[in-house]
Amino acid sequence: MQKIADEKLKVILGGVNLGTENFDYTMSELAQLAAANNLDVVDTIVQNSDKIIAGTYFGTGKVTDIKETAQDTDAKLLVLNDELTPSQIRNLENLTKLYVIDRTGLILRIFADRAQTKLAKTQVEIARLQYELPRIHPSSNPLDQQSASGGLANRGAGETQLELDRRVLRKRISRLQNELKQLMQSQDVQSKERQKSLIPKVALVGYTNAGKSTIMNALLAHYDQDAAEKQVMVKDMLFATLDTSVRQINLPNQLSFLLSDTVGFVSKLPHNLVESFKATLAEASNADLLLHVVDYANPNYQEMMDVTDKVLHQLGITDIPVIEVYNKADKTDMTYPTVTGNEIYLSAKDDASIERLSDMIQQRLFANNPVVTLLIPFTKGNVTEYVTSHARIIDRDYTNDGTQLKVQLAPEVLGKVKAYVVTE
Ligand SMILES: Nc1nc2c(ncn2[C@@H]2O[C@H](COP(=O)(O)OP(=O)(O)OP(=O)(O)O)[C@@H](O)[C@H]2O)c(=O)[nH]1
Ligand SMILES: [Mg+2]
Repeated sequence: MQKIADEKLKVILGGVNLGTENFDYTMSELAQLAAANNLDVVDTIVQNSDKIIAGTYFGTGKVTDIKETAQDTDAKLLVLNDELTPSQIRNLENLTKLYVIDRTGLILRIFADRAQTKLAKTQVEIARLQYELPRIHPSSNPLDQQSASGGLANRGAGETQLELDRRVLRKRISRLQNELKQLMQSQDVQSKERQKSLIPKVALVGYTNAGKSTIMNALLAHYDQDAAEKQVMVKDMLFATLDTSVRQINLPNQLSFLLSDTVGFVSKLPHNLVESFKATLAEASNADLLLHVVDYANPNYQEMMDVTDKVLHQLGITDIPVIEVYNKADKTDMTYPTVTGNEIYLSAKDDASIERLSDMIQQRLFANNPVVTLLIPFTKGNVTEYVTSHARIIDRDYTNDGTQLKVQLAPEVLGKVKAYVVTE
């Protein structure tokens, strides 16, 4: 899919305010989504109402307002804050003579634009085709010409042609779903390898632009001088990350954990997108611990947390322990790092914060690991080597009978060296 336009298209934002608490916030976010799509917002039109008009979304008065505003501002596109029905879009296009795109369509376009890997591209493409399936119709909308149905939708033919187009789309969706399955199988192999490795898994989740990737990079850099090539992309924009990246964090005390960085969420995230990103988010559902990162400097951080919780719920991720990471505290009055219970207020750009977060992670992951003393004969150098690279060494002593180690280790590691335990 192409971007909507290389030169900036002038757009009007529109929304119906049903009196919900977070309406203003979703509208300001819509503006950000538009900016992320290289659109130039020239005006915003809001209707306060207790219901959405079934046929046209807005009432007649607002439709006239929009038409006039478009003439005054030279706007070509109307971007709406909700997911509209195909006929609402069609009717509004006819009435306003503007091209109409809804919030879902906008989000899908951003995802399509950002997707880099085959996996991400396939997932986005499936979501987009599913969204477009009921929406293809003969239209002169240039946005449709860039759409999945390609030129097919624009033949101006009637019902039969439409049915044909839909069949083509359905076929394409099922072909892509098969491709996705195959891609996932090879991912699954990697993921299973990680499962077997016994190393605990931690996943970063949260709203887009919260600072998840920045925290991943900071943790990497904190413990690894050569972390440069392992860094992931950080950018001040929505949906910088679409693919999951997994990195091993090696702690100085011989312990380590796997950290994964995942796609960010946004309010009213399209259902199809959540569905097709389930595969990518599998890394989060297999985690032992989640770091829920939020931009604490954003006045809407509470809504952002609620959205994240909701999406995690939709994904069936409900019973994994969570550390709530209130990030970007450097842009607030809050003293940082500050820990209270399962919450930490910090700045991803502050080393003391990263150290404190790492302590918290270790506390959650390893605190319950048993402490034992092992006596390993000098002839068993390989066992000593295994233990020192898989356990936290508390004390080391050399006796006549061999190396005596007081260690804290994971139950699985203990299972392998049980024969050498002297006291438990
Ligand atoms: N001031 C400040 N800026 C931060 C902090 N953490 C991250 N940022 C900035 O916030 C922006 C977004 O950071 P990312 O790490 O890309 O955010 P993300 O959560 O990975 O976003 P997505 O990949 O879109 O989901 C970047 O410009 C970062 O430099 C922080 O603690 N303080
Ligand atoms: Mg990111």
